[in-house]
Amino acid sequence: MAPTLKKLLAFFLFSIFSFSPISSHRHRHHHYHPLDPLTPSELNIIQSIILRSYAGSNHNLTFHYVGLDEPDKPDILSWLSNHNSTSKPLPRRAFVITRLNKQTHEIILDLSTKSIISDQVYCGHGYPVLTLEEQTAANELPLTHPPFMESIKVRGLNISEVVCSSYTVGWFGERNSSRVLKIQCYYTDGTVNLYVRPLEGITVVVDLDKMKIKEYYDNLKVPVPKAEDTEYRLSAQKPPFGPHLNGATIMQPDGPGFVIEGHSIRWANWAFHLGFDVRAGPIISLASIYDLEKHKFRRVLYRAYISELFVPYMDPTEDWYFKTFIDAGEFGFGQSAVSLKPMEDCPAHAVFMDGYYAGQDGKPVKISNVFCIFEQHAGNVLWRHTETGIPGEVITEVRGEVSLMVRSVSTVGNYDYMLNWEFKPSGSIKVGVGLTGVLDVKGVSYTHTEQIKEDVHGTLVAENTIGIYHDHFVTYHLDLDVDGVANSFVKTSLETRRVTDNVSPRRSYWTATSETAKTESEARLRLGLKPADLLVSNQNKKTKLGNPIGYRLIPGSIASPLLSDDDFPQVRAAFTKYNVWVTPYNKSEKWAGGLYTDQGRGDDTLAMWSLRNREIENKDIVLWYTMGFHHVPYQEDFPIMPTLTGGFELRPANFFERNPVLKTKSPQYVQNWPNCTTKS
Ligand SMILES: *[C@@H]1O[C@H](CO)[C@@H](O)[C@H](O)[C@H]1NC(C)=O
Ligand SMILES: *[C@@H]1O[C@H](CO)[C@@H](O)[C@H](O)[C@H]1NC(C)=O
Ligand SMILES: *[C@@H]1O[C@H](CO)[C@@H](O)[C@H](O)[C@H]1NC(C)=O
Ligand SMILES: *[C@@H]1O[C@H](CO)[C@@H](O)[C@H](O)[C@H]1NC(C)=O
Ligand SMILES: *[C@@H]1O[C@H](CO)[C@@H](O)[C@H](O)[C@H]1NC(C)=O
Ligand SMILES: *[C@@H]1O[C@H](CO)[C@@H](O)[C@H](O)[C@H]1NC(C)=O
Ligand SMILES: [Cu+2]
Repeated sequence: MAPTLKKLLAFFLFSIFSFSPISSHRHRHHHYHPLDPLTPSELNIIQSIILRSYAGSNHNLTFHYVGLDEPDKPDILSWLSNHNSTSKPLPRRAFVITRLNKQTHEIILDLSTKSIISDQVYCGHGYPVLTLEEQTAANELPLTHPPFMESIKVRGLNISEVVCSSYTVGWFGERNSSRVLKIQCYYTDGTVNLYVRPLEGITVVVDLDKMKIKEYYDNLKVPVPKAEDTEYRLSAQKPPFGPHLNGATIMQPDGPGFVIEGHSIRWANWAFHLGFDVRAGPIISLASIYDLEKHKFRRVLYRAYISELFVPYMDPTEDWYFKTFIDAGEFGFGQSAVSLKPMEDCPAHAVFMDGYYAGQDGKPVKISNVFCIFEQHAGNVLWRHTETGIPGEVITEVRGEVSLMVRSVSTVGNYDYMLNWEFKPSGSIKVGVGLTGVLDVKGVSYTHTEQIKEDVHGTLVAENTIGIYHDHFVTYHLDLDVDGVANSFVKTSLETRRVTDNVSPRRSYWTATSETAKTESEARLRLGLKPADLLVSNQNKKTKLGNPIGYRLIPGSIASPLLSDDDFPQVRAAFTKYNVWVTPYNKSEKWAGGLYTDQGRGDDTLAMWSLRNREIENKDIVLWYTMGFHHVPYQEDFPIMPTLTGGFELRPANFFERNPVLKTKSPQYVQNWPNCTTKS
């Protein structure tokens, strides 16, 4: 089914970089790293220890989160600086959340002694991440529910072509709430693009603890949008195809320029650890960059990952108001990760890694090819200059850029999020998110915009189909450790100054003034209002010229919530109110929307922690950055949406003494390699 490659453009990469710090680290033994995600055998051990501790009780125990309880940060840092082939590994612990008898248990477990350290019942608001198994079970309930079967019959539809999908219900001020899901259903007949054929008006409420239908609504009779022109599978398309895209490949006769040992990755001047968590998805840890002048690796990031997402839909009506998803905490962004498709999600020379998580029964589930790692030759230029100012000569110096990409995709129901972590030899880390997949649409009677006289909360993207307005907020936990743990957050504001003393023909200019945030409240920022550079700086270390060492956050895709502060979804997602927050490092403050996000009440969010207004100057600090998209759908987003990208960059700012890639050679390419033949 792949498009024919008319021409195979081949070019060879001979060498990556003349300097390679890789060899200096060869002595590191095994592949053990204290931040490695739990292995399948560890997941099995955890399952059996927990089941054994509840032996005799005949209850249905379900596993909702099983993840590494990583050693404390000081222990990791001292392990890194001291460990050798004879040192003992750090204690290996797991943090587990289970449900048993309608109660949520938090269990900490030691893997070396194979024992439970603590097991506590959680009594606060909210519920843990949903399992895939319980969602599947809930989705099947309507299909044998007589009132639902009747609704299908009344609509003249075939129940064998109905599939259902689960939606978290949020929280809207209810005093007490059982653990429920709302189920809405779709019609496939003639298409696999189920999300664009909603059975609008039917909502089924399922009690998850009883796994029974609790409430049933059939409010509305509108046509099911038609199946024609909704397919995205190539096999279902009719000619003409196009536009034609030419093929290309990168050959690496010496293999990739990176080394992966376990979960540790080294490439060019970078070294970092790549972990997988069932809730967060990819976790980048201990990213350090080699300084050619100082002859050592210098730390940039301790740990970075997507802490939470918030996707509220803007239709306040009965069947839609609750759609205010907080994806990582409700559905698990790692649990939602999918296997990448070689040659399409990632280029031919990519290397893949698998991920494992515990299923509802606690047994390991494998997601093969959950990450791909590849050198990206995007045709970009690292730096260049053409000098024509010297009489008689033209000097042109160009350095082609290669970067290292770590990619994964999480598909939460209808939406696909492509996550990119790109490491550049210049010291930048570019973080990107690509939104694609299928819009969540509402079935309506309208077939033309002229018929619409009310606020339909979206765009008519096809006949009988409204793409509902919504947002995507993606909140990153960025624990930068810029050349050490003690860092400060500095805002450099650019401000207009008037010339007042008549010494200059100019009337104005701008200048930069820096302020160091002393407490959390001084670091909460809404971006895009006033120009400012944002830095995490190590004020204890200076360049030879005296500038404090730092890294800049270059924001992109800035959006702030438009919901009112007192609206329930916004209370739960108060962590999106500012684009930037800074908190002192606290191992238990990981999830910006709270540990128990499903039906949570916003009492454990980043916004609440930050109210303590702790001191953050010259401390181990965490930067939280929220990128956002207000999504007004357009017809091109139908039947499947071309990728919309956004991102941000972390870039050295007086971290190096000078351009760190001054002495980097361009990658070498050879055209017309004699062994390569043209395919058609
Ligand atoms: C356990 O789950 C099964 C299937 O859902 C159910 O039939 C059984 O009643 C449950 N047992 C308990 C003790 O809840
Ligand atoms: C290895 O490290 C331990 C401390 O972790 C130290 O006591 C020991 O001497 C070291 N061994 C070697 C061979 O360096
Ligand atoms: C209903 O759909 C199923 C599955 O596609 C099909 O086998 C069956 O023939 C359909 N029934 C009717 C009455 O169309
Ligand atoms: C609250 O929960 C209790 C016990 O589950 C139930 O009896 C009561 O009706 C609930 N109250 C409301 C307002 O739903
Ligand atoms: C860490 O954060 C948690 C949750 O906000 C809080 O309960 C705890 O007191 C904090 N610990 C410290 C040392 O501040
Ligand atoms: C490719 O061509 C080169 C140069 O002609 C030759 O040395 C080499 O053996 C060839 N490699 C293969 C795999 O055919
Ligand atoms: Cu969207």
